Amino acid sequence: MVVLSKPAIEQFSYTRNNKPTSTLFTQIPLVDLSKPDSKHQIIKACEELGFFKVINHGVPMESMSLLESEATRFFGLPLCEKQKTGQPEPYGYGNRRIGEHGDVGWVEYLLLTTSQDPNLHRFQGFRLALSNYMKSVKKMACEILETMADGLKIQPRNVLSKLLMDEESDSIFRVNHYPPCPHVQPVNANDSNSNGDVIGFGEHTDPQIISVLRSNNTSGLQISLRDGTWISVPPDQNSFFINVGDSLQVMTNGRFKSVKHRVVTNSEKSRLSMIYFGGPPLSEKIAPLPSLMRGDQQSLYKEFTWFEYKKSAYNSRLADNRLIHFEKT
Ligand code: GA4
Repeated sequence: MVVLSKPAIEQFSYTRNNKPTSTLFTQIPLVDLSKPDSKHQIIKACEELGFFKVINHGVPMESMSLLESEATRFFGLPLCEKQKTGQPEPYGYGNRRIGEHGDVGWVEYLLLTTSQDPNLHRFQGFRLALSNYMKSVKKMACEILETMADGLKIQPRNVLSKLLMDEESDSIFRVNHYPPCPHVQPVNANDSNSNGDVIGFGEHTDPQIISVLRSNNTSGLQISLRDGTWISVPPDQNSFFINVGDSLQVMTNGRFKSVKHRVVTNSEKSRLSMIYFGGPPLSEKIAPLPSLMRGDQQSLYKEFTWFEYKKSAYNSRLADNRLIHFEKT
């Protein structure tokens, strides 16, 4: 990333403290995938928060650290080299601009599909590390979705995971690099709502089914509780963090909630995160799973395909409530 000059920082947004970051200690739900009761813990976490951390996940540590070092090397290259991987339309290398509708963040990133070979021909090491990592992370995401199906007592247990396993699965991979960002006085000094934390990636929910995030040991990720307070997620480079996406909210007819999250920058250390977004095939109908519907229970949502939802999501701003357009009135 190019070093940003001081005035340029002014275009970035700051966190607001009208809904303060919680000072109460709220524990992030922890799921040990090797334990037989992990299915109950997953359900509880998805219902209460839409977010949890997993340990004993089976992804080899070497594959996590190898990808981290390859990605760090990539982001350390001159801007013109990184840009050769293509503009994010929507896939490729992006810098500060997120999406197509004016969102910006103190971040640079690589956005890739998981189905096509990434445009990283000149970065063989990176490409190989990525492909190994993605294989294990996808396997783990499927295992979590199968354990989730067990916890929901629905059959077949691959009812969710098969959408990620499908050859046509529209899954995405993202590597984000947040360079250290100086804490400056907010542009509007009279803005008492601003506490000076520059936004790395603005608040949003993920449109897909499930997201699997791993970061280095730098803090920054925050999740929103139901009451709107933000809590900081302590980093843990050996674990994964799982987000419920909008599609899973719909498939559980609102029983699970997609979690609103954001990243604030760190003034001293850079943060590197890698996220697998597990999505269904474009033609897949996103609707409550029939086996979850009791008696004459009605869907809270209109009928739509993943293609329709994705199109609408990509036309929205990051912080928009995207599901609202698909709720039955
Ligand atoms: C959020 C989740 C994923 O990072 C992503 C993002 C996508 C992008 O960066 O291009 C979007 C965002 C995400 C949702 C709303 C639209 C599209 C930026 C944006 C403003 C890759 C995705 O699938 O949706």
